[in-house]
Formats: sequence, C-alpha cells, structure tokens
Amino acid sequence: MNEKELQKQLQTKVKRRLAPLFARYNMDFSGLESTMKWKPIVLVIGNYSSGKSTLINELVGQDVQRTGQAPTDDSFTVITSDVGVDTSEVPGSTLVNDSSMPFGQFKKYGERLISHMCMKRIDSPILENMSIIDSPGMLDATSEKDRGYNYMAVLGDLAKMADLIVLMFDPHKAGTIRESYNAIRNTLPEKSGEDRIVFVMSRIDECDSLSDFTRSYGTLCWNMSQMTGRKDIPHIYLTYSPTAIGPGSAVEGWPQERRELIEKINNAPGFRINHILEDIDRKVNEVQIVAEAVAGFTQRCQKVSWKITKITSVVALLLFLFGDVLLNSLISFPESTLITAVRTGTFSLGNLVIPAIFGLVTLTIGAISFSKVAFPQMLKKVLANGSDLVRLDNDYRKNLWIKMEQKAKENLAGLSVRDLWSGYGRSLTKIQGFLNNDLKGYYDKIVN
Ligand SMILES: Nc1nc2c(ncn2[C@@H]2O[C@H](COP(=O)(O)OP(=O)(O)OP(=O)(O)O)[C@@H](O)[C@H]2O)c(=O)[nH]1
Ligand SMILES: [Mg+2]
Repeated sequence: MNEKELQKQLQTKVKRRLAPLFARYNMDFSGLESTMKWKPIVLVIGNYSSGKSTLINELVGQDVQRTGQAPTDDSFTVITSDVGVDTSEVPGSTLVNDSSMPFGQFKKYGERLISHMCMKRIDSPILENMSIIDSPGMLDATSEKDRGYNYMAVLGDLAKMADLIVLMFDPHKAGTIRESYNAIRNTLPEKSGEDRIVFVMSRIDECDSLSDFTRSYGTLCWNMSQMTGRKDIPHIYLTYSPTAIGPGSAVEGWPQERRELIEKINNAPGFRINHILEDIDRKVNEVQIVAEAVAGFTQRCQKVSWKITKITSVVALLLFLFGDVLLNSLISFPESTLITAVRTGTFSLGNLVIPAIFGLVTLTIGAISFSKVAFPQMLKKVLANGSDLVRLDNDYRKNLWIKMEQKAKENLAGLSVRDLWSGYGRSLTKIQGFLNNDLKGYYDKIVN
C-alpha cells in the first residue's frame, strides 16, 4: 500500500473509531482531523527580511511572493499546486471555510487573521507533493501586539500541522530566534517535535568577514543551547539566495550547504505518515489518561455502591422477615406477623404490606446514602486530588497527567450517579485497544 492510500485508510478508521470517544470526554477531535487531511506542509518562519519569500520563490521556480528589504509580508500565504490553472488567489475567508482543507481551526483567531491569510495556486513540480506556507516575518515584541491577532499562537497552530518547519534567521538578527522557537516548541510532540524543525541561517553572503560570520553563528548556537536546553547543537543549515547575490558570487562550499537544505525540504513528505501517527499517538494518550481517571473513579464508586447494596440487602431481608415481629412486640401491630401467618396457614397478601414497607424503606435508605452521601464525598475527594486514579509510574505519564488533569476533573465533575454504569470501563478498553493494536499495526506497516 502506498503512503497516500495508507493515509486515507487511517483517516477513515481513526475518525470512525476515535471521534465518538473524543466526544465522550469533551475533547477536541478537529485538530487531529485536520492533521490527517490534506498534503504534507512545509512551514517557513523566522524574522522579517530573513529571506523566507526569496527562498520559497526559488524553490517553486516562480516569483510568487513579494520580497523586499523592509518587513514585506503581513500575510500567511499557503502556496499549493494547481496544475493547468492560472495563478489564482484564494482569500482567507474561503480557506477557513473549506472543509477539504485543514484551516478551519484558524477561524478562532478572528477576522484580522482571516483577512491576513490567503492561498496561491501555482503550477510547480515541487508542489506536487507538498504545500509551502510563507509567514509574515517576526518583528519585535511591541510591534507584534499591533497585529490584532495572536501571532505567536497562530505560528504554534501552524507548526502543529506542519511536517517540516524551516526556521530562518539572517546574520543580523540571530538573537531573535528564541521567540520563534518558543512560539512553536510547545505545540509540537515532546518526543519527535525537535526533529521537525530545521534551523537555517540565511543571507550568509552578507557576513563581511569570517569573524563576522563566526560571531553570528556563535550567537545563534548560544541562543539555541539556551532554548533547547540541550548540550548538542542541532544542525544549522546555511543558505543564500543565488538570485539576490548574482551569478558567480557564491563562495566555495555554499552551494553544497544550500543543496542539503533543499534536499531536506524535498524529503518532508516522506515524514508525513509518521507525523500523523505520532500526532494520533499523542492525542490518544491524552484521551486515554482522562478515560483512565474516569473509569478508575466509576469502578471505585461501583465497588462502594456494591458494598452498600450488600449490607442494605441483608438488613432489608432481615427486616422483611422480622420487622413486623419487632413492631408487633412494641405496639401490638400488626395483629398477625408474616411468619405467624405462614406458620398457621392464614397467610394473605395483606401480611406482606408491612414487611414490604420495611424492606423497601431500607433499600431506599441504602440507595440515598450512596447517592447523597458516599458519591458526593468520593467525588469531592478525587476533585481535590485525583492522581491516584491513574498510573503515574514514569515521567511521561506524570507530565501527561499534569497536562490533562484539568480535563479529567471537568469530566469527573460532570458525572452523575447514573453515569457510573454507562460503560466508561468499556470506553477505556476501546482506547487501549486502539493504541495497542490498531496504531501499532500502522507503525509496523510504515516500517515494513
Ligand atoms: N544579500 C542577500 N540578500 C537576500 C538574500 N535572501 C534574500 N535577500 C534579500 O533580502 C530581502 C528580504 O527578503 P525576503 O525574501 O522578502 O524576506 P522575508 O523573510 O520574506 O521578509 P518578510 O516577508 O518581510 O518577513 C530582499 O530584498 C531579498 O532580495 C540573500 O541570501 N542574500
Ligand atoms: Mg516574505
């Protein structure tokens, strides 16, 4: 099966199996759905005038984006293919309302963003397998506030969808890499997110001397070690624009560096299915820990309820048999008890009235004591601290719980006594089954 077929199959199956489960726990499925839709995405971000649009124009072989020295772009542009169609521009309002594309989630940022989004369809070989998103360059913190939408959050959401994020910096602004990195890092999967980011120092021709270059490169490395918290520095690709510097101006070694970057970008579609699986894995683990907490709580309640039922049933039976004897000895009523009536052969249905009342009242007291006393108390306890509802035997689970605890509590707070028997255990088993069987199967398929 090829990647596209696998992706299609995955999309159908995941939706059928998981959408109802996500809904059950009030969790958002649309993010996952949009990840699975559409083709691979390369997102280009970085500071203004770092050469993002220039690089894209060179990749697609057309001047599709405007370029210039001052901050030029103030829009997010999705560049995609449309063989045989003249360059046509689709406005943001169409983009976010087209359910065949994954951009619906950006509606939440409001009109300001939508009017600063668009799609350009062009005919270019590189776009057969991917789409490229050009972004407005990052400015300083004060100017970011004037955009009228949350620029950093938008970058984060786009990064979540992307298969490759090209983070570009020119030598003059190497110090601002941290803001861009922070904007995207937290939205990416913990384990593999780092691999999706490509760090690029552009416009290297503008370094006047080797020491100038070393200074910029050093600043970039220092910033990167600070933000990633890692001792090893990820690979930094170097690039320049052949069109901007003119023919024959490239120094030896530069073309090779640039080729490596382009190859990396060209390889982005190859990671698509793996990224989709990782995203599914991450989201399903999130829903699983919530489901585990809810199922843990419902099981605990069922046990207590069962205990109360056992005790009250025994008491109810005793009172059914002997309650009227007790009453008779105290107030000489009823005249004939159930046992006497049976023994003397004078039994009539009337003899059942008092025992039945005794039995039913006891059972009702048992039920009320569970629903009005035991259940609310147990709920209060887990809402104060529910960490013993889930297995927290490693750091991954601990961090996951920190992230999802609030969601789990929302679900727990919404439970009523009746919900305790509505199959939360089964839902958890389904989620676990998906993770352990279905998803594993898909991972195996792409490895083999
Ligand atoms: N010398 C030199 N100039 C470059 C290079 N790459 C781009 N430029 C020039 O730098 C300017 C900015 O390039 P753009 O591609 O518009 O930069 P951008 O990152 O898209 O900028 P914004 O859209 O404003 O964020 C343009 O005038 C380009 O011609 C390069 O490698 N070397
Ligand atoms: Mg630009």
